[in-house]
Amino acid sequence: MTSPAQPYSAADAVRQILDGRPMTPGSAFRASAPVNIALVKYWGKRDEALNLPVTSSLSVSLADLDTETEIAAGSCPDSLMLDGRVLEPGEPDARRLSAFLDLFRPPGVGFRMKSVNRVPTAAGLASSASGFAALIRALDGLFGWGLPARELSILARLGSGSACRSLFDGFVEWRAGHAKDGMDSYAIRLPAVWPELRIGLWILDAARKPMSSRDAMRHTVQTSPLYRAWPETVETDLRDLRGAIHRKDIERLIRIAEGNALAMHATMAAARPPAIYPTAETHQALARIRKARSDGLRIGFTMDAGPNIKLLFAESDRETVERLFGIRTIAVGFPEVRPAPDGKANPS
Ligand code: 2P0
Repeated sequence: MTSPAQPYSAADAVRQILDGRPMTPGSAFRASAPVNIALVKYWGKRDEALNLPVTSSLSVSLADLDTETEIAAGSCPDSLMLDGRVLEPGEPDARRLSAFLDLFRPPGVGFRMKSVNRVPTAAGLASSASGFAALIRALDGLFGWGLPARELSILARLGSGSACRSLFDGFVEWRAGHAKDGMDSYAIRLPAVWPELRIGLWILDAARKPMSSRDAMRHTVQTSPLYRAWPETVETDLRDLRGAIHRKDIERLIRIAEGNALAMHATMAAARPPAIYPTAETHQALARIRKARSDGLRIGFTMDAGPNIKLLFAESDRETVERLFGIRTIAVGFPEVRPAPDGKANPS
């Protein structure tokens, strides 16, 4: 039993979910998971040990952009390879991955992990979300747990909050939940299919960011006077966005996604000291988007904890957008939709 003096830990959550499941690993297993982009953002935790969010969030999973991870078990120490580079045991990514693997590690077992981000070169999208989602799928296969997606979503969240959304395709909502143990905080796939929706990756700076989103999130919650307004903003945006998705209303989706991203950045800008990711290039790019919109193009954007921009538009405007901004277009990943040879997505 967990006493009030001992908060519920990630290890407790793992025990609860894996209760009675096999804990003898097979030799190796490979799995993948998509990158996701939030349209209503996850920004702030109510529990840092379990990555429990203050609010729900809503994302789209991308087609063609994913992480593929192979995991093998043995008796050597962990060996972790990311995009062809072996991680040094002390470096932050290695510590974070090994700590996650510890949650599932039988005594004396070491893991050999090879993970590849299948994203366009310099996309600035190498993602802990798809990474932890692919890893938990690979572990599920390695141990033969056969867990449902909801449980995998909870376990992926323990590695990185937004990873719980990368277990699903299409539109995905991460329900914040209320329970202290986080068993009601997982993602679900929304039934909507919107094959014409497009995301454009506008990479302005592919360098690693100076402050992790994890640190920026904590700093914002602790010091930003504007954070108080954030939960209410998200509640309204989520309700409106569900309606916009249901009606396939691109202009409304754009308005909500932009407003939500800018509100998140406003909470960061008001932190003490401020956490500011957009650069001069970002602001110039946003001005170009506004200009294109005032000229009649149905285009908008979202931004995460970095200087890069994700454009939002419809397939019917793809050629204009690619010509104007020189960006690469990515489809949203709906498994029921098969891209045609001309790049247009057709329902299958
Ligand atoms: C999101 N971001 O909803 C938001 C918007 C960045 C900006 O989720 O500490 O890597 O591992 O739970 O998931 C990035 O934060 O943070 C993120 P942790 P995570 O996509």
